[in-house]
Amino acid sequence: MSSPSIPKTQHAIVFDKNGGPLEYREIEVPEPKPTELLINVKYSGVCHTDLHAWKGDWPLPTKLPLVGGHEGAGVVVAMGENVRGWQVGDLAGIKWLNGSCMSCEACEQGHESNCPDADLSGYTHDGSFQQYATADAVQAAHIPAGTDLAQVAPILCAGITVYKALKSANLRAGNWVAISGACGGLGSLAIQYARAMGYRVLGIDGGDEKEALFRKLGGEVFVDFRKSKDVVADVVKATGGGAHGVINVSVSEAAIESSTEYVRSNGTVVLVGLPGGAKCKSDVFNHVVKSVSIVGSYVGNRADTREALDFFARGLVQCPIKVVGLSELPDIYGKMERGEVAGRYVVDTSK
Ligand code: 8ID
Ligand code: ZN
Ligand code: ZN
Repeated sequence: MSSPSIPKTQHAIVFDKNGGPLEYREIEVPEPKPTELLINVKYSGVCHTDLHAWKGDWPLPTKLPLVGGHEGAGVVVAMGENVRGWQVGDLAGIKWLNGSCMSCEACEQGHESNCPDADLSGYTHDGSFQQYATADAVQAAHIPAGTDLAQVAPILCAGITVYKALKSANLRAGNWVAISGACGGLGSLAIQYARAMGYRVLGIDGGDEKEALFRKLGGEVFVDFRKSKDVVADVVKATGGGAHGVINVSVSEAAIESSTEYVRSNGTVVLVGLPGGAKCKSDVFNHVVKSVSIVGSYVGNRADTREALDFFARGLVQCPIKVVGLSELPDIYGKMERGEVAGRYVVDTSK
């Protein structure tokens, strides 16, 4: 099933080698496999993971040449013959987890992101920095009709990820959650999901623009890691003994290490940010005597996706976005590298 208006070629940002030029090119529109949707991507969020993928920061190789992007929001324009549950014209989201095998132990138990055969948008599968992208019909996110596609885009990775990470912290209403890297893309949504889930929010990030954003989004206590003489002491004091949970969404090994010190006894440190080559160092004496848990959290499954989108649809979370043309992606990567992005950049694939 397909609509006649699909062009043969389209615009995309492509790189041929990790760290090489990011070229705004005309490429062919891909054909959906029997199990895939073809989505006309209108907007895509720009996640720090896209920057890691371009630079080749991680031990897992990317496909090359690669079209990055995994927060794509658009309209279904065609689909393979085996697709069920979708119609041409539906709104659909492209997530980091493009598809998984659905038959291994991880998939069977709903841990699809941990599937050893996971296919990743903007990493092993050309992603949303193009006007037409393919997505596995089982994993693609269902976006309600009438949704603002620019606003919803960051929910498709950042929103799902921080919502799942907050669940992984096992908190109760009224508990303190510290968000380290609070005013980047993931952090600015984590503040709002945490509030909606009934937690008290302490944010750690750097600079006056980030502090102003933190307050605007309803955070309670801000610690500026560039101004503070002792981040650990400041967090312990403000929370009356340490944060019950920590969501690490900075791209800093040192920040991750300090979170193991300011977490409260019996609290949970959640690792989300993925600085290349980093180790999480935790002092064993402190770890044991305070009976701390350190857990990793990796995007979310289909249920987390539906739930994260539901918070958005009810108006409880709204990512602070700046919309620019897709061709400006290299400038966004520069700003992101320097820690200058407050909230999320979203690219309009038509420009
Ligand atoms: O499923 C996952 N685990 C997942 C999903 C999506 C993204 C993991 N990630 C990873 C990304 O790959 C990246 O490593 O989460 C990390 C954050 O992604 P992002 O939110 O898209 O990045 P950003 O917008 O650049 O925000 C990072 C923030 O961290 C702050 C920066 O100022 C920025 O606001 N930050 C840094 I860098 N160092 C800090 C420090 N020492 C710090 N904040 C506090 N203390
Ligand atoms: Zn992402
Ligand atoms: Zn699997």
